[in-house]
Amino acid sequence: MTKSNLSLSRRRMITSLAALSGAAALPMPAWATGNMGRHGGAAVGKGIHELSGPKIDLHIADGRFATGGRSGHAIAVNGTVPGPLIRLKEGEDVTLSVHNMLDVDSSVHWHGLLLPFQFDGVPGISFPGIKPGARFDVPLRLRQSGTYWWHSHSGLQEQMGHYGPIIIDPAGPDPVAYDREHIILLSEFTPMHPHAIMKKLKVSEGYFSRQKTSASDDYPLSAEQRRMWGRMRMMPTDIADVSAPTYTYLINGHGPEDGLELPYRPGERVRLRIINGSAMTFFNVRLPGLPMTVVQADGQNVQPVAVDELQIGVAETYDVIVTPNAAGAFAIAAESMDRSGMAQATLTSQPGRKATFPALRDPPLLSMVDMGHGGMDHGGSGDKAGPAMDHSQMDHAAMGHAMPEASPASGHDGHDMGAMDMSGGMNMRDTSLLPASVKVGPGIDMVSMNPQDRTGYPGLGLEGVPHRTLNYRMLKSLAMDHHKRAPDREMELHLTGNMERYMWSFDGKKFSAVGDDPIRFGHDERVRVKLVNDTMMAHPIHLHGMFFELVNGQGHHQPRKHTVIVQPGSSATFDVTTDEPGDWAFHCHLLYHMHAGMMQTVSVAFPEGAA
Ligand SMILES: [Cu+2]
Repeated sequence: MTKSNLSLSRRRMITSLAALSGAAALPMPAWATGNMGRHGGAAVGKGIHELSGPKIDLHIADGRFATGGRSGHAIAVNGTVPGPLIRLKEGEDVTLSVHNMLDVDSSVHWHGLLLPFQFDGVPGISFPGIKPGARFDVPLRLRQSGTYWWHSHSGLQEQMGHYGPIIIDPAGPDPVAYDREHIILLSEFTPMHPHAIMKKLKVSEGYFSRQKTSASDDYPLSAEQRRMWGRMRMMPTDIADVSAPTYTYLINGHGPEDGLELPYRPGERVRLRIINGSAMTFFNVRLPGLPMTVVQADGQNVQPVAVDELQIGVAETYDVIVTPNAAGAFAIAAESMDRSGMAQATLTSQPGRKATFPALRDPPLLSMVDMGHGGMDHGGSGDKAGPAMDHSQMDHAAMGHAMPEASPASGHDGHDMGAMDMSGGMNMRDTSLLPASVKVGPGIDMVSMNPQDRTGYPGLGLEGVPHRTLNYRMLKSLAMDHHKRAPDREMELHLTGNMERYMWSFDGKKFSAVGDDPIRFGHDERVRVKLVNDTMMAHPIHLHGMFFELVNGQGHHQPRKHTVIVQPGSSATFDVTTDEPGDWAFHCHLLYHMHAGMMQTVSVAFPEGAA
């Protein structure tokens, strides 16, 4: 884009783009104009076919998706769910043309791509959206390589199948050596309409949970612990808002019953590009019997690290290398974090040869550290969060009330009680702990008393497994950080919520529109952002338009990421150089959390003289 374009005010820019997107549609392929077109359309195919070249056309249309005896309305792109793989090369120019064949507005966000903000595809923030029947062109010069993805940023369309992968091959030699690659795009399908899901979530928290504790279950909880959780009106099994059986978990659009097979030859180094394109599900990914070497995170190369299992948050990507030396069949098992279901595919040396899949493991339980009481029972680092609570002396009253019986001396040997204000008892909602920037109100039902940095935590349920797991502190960028400088300033942002009312926000303020009160950055500032999670859920927080470097103790090799999981009751910190001017979305990538308002606009100033 030219200098003169940049000098347009944002308002004028959006106006001119609106005119552009209203332009008449070009001739379309038959499948895009035929029976795919409107509601109730034809059966959609399953991904993933590849598109490349200087001009890429995406046609968004209604269709019907089916897997394992379930079927329902879907949104397909170029006739499939997921939509096509967009395969590009660093340094090249491409025009991505998006054709909206739906009878409602749509959009495509290019997740992880560096581009001028007005092409980022977020209605209401970076552009007005694409009207029914309209086309929107995105001209790009690719300034990066790696594994990324694209998806709708309109309403809840992403849940219905509007997503697909992006691979950008490096201009020079790839530092990752491999003989074959497969995309592992994880997602969910449900015949239930996403608006119906949203409504049910609003009506009763826990509606979808089939894992509520009861007196007769066999979770390892004492009667005392059950009473405590009960008094707080929380459930230690509250892991996911929506789980199986609402969802069928998919790999490349294939449910477990579809028996997806991905081939290999013995001895090949197979690169798996794992993308979590789901709406609401964290997955624990493993191939039993086959170690994985992680080589890339969020499209950015990292120093190789060998693990046996990794947790991938919504919107994250990991590239791993596996090297099956003998003929056989390996399970690619992506178990949902709440262990209610599994996405499955077989890596096989022989067509028709199926792997045996591991059984679902017992659901994990939340602990005190997930409630923000990090220093109390886990010695500070929070790395070794135990599976259940050990606080027989504690007597939480109903949530938001104090716990007068607790005393520093009783039952907490060796634990750091200094961080707690015991004189006032333990308060689940001590809003005096919050900075003034946080709006206190019904949107906040919990305040983390002592949030710990838990970048060393492998993710819920993986702390006790008998093999190697990944955590953020193990990620070291392959290259030295070339523009590493000390932060000019620091800011703290709180992830807030009211589980029961399904309210989710940043700093207690539900996002409604641009201009509300954006987070403002100067041009080329270096900012340290600390995210504090005042809720009992892990939130995958995604920044558009810029990579940040996760503060994980790796100095000049802090990994660059676009999405960071902030663990329940914990904190995570990143540094960002704000060198991409414009308005960018910044939000929780759990779709229904974003929809409920856990989102903000980040407004980066244009360089002096350009605006
Ligand atoms: Cu969230």
